[in-house]
Amino acid sequence: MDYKVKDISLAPLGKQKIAWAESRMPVLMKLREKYSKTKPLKGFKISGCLHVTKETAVLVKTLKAAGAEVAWSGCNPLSTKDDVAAALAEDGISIFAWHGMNRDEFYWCIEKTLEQKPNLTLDDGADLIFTVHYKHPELAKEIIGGTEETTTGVHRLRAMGKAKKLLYPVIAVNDAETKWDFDNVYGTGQSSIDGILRSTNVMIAGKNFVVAGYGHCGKGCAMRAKGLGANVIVTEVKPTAALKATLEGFRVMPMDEAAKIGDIFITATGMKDVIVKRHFENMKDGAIVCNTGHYDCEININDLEGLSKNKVEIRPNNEEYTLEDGRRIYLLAKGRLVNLAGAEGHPSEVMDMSFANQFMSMLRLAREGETLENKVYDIPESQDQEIAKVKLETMGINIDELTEEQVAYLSDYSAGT
Ligand code: ARJ
Repeated sequence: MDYKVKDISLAPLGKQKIAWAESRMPVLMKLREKYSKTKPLKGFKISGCLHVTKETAVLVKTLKAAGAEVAWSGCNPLSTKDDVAAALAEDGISIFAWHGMNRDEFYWCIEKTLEQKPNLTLDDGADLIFTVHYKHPELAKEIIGGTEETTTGVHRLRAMGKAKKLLYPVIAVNDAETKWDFDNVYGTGQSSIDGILRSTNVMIAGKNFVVAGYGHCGKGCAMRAKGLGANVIVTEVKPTAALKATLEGFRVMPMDEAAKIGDIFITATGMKDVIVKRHFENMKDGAIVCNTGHYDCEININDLEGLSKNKVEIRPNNEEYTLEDGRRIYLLAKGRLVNLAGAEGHPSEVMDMSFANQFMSMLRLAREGETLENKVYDIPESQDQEIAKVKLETMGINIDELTEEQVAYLSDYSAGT
């Protein structure tokens, strides 16, 4: 077992945080209890590349309890929680992750997790699976399949699948209803606001809060900012999304207009260059800019640097850029995921469902991966319903059941008025 973390002596703190997360992740813990007895992942080597948080640690420990050998790296240079990484290292996980790593170190860590020659890969953002495909295609022979956690990664992998470039099957965990309809909406909504508050402590009420992108993540941010009393403005490129935002009561306008009036900007688009030079040039003094999309390309930081005569970190995860004319713009978390770099990511309760999907998908690949084609698979509807059912049970919520007559009515095409 090999590892590289910032400081192994942080392990006790990390263990406490993981124990707290475990107490909030009942679905995953039930799976751990069940499969630690039968160990269906025994003999499988899993390499994972996903934000090293207390929630991820609960997933990693569950994979290990089910018999897998696990090697792990973080999927973002600023999202690793060093105490959690230390706790996992002490727990026998080959983990290579620390907060604040540079790009070369990031890829070095991924390479280290591939040294074990994995049978399964687990991604968030597809950097690990791309490293296999572009740098070590020979490793794909031993790999039965992989999973992908996030929208951006799934987009890229679907494109690769269509081009027949995938070397093994991938399950799109993001596209499970119990993932995108909860994690992306309520998780992103709460944790992004949390990241903004921890790095600024500004009042949200009364602010012009600009959300770029009204997909699931943007919708969550807009909803929660509204709840705190902000005047929410949405920018979009997709007509149906813009229409949904409008009917939800948000003002919709192009970024060129929003740039002039926004107090707080958050990008949630998965697209590059959403906020660029001409937008910064028009912003108010004191504007706060951040991103919650997977990659740090949504805000063009080079443009901001080019316009600025001075930059200072005035609080953790908050850099004050002073432009030539004296206006100040505040960039949070260096344009990286503000919820994970500036706070703790989504709450455990919602990651419980996302990671139950990850775990079940790993079991499926171990069981039937050899029979799958080299393309992107969705998770089965039955898995969504099962996870939602167990989640409801753990929340003490009961629901109704259809009677036999009602089930028959569902498929009765002769019934009319
Ligand atoms: C681990 C997290 C957390 C958290 O599921 C979310 C997603 O799709 C990601 C995009 O990179 C981030 C991921 N995520 C959010 N919160 N992963 N632990 N606490």
